Amino acid sequence: MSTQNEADQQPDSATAHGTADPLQILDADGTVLSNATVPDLSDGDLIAMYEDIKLARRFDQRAISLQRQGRIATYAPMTGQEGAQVATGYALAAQDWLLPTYREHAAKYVHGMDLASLLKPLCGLREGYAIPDDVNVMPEYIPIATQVPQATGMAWGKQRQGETDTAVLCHFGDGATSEGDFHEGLNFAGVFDVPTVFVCNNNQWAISVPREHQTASETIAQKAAAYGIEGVRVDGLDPLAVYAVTRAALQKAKNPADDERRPTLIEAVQYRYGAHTTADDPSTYREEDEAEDWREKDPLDRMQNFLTNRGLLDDDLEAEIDERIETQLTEAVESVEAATTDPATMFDHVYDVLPARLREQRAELESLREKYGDDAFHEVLE
Ligand SMILES: Cc1ncc(C[n+]2csc(CCOP(=O)(O)OP(=O)(O)O)c2C)c(N)n1
Repeated sequence: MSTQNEADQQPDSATAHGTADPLQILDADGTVLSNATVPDLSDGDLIAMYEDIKLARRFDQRAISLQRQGRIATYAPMTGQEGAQVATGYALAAQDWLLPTYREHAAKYVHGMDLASLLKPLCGLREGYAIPDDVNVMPEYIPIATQVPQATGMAWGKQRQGETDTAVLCHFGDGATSEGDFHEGLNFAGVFDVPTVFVCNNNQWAISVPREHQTASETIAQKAAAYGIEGVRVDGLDPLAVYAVTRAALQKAKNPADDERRPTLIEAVQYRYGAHTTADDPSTYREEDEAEDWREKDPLDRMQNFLTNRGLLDDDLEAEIDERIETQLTEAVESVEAATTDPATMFDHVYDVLPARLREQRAELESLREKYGDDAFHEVLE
């Protein structure tokens, strides 16, 4: 099967102003739109992208279940947002940096982190909060929008060090655009013209605050104009469209034309189907059926139909993919649950000199461990 271009319209040309309708390549049922161009990805890459979106959805279900059983901590689900996450990950080159939020599990995976590593911070394992040795991913950012000026700073640093083939991509939500950090980061990205791609996953809600209470702007992408950079709106539930605009933005970041500036603000319009986190209850602030309209444009279903229509996917391959995903997930959960750690390390690396209150707590922990042994911790958890 071919992935030949099907029409002459380039995805970035339709969206230069940030107020246009979100760019789409696939319509809601996964058919390629008549004026759209399928990105230049091999058949193998297209199938792999579908598999990663499916894996992300199953990871989400599994993580929610683990949290309900008390086996991992509070979890931020991504269902509905997997297509955008996977697609931005596919657009990155290995040397590019990813600065993720607490919801970007799939983007981190696609950029090279293994599944068990995604679960490590949720299991309280200290190394889960470290920058991996071999993958350019920063630890997840919990404070909203902190990563935006940091992305600008990192990109500026790379530029000054002569690393012209490296770009920095950061994700954030619509809520982050109300923070000063968002504006400061975009402002200096424009002023210093640094290779940054800012991806706003506009999932319509910041916990219980709807998008229309976040900003009076018609779109989030149009905010880019104030900083002299390009703003692009894309259908965040259309993985091919998100891939195309992110890829173009990364290429421009590294190699702009004479009249172009390097940074881009991408607004990926999407929806968070589920709760903000496992500690949240959206039924208290959202209409029950609000998600239904969005589900009609579901990224997984769209990719499935797209691949089936092209003759690239059938029941046998689907079963193979499902089996592979279940095996991977089971192995990841088993490996992270088999990991051991010294609970006393929670007192390390925070203070140079531990305050008296924490010294007392550390001593209490030591005496409890001596008295009952470490197995007692597991019995309490079980
Ligand atoms: C600086 C800061 N203020 C408040 C919070 C509490 N908080 C956690 S998540 C959240 C909403 C974020 O919404 P959004 O940026 O749209 O991202 P989403 O969770 O929807 O992906 C808030 C206010 C925080 N983590 N950091």
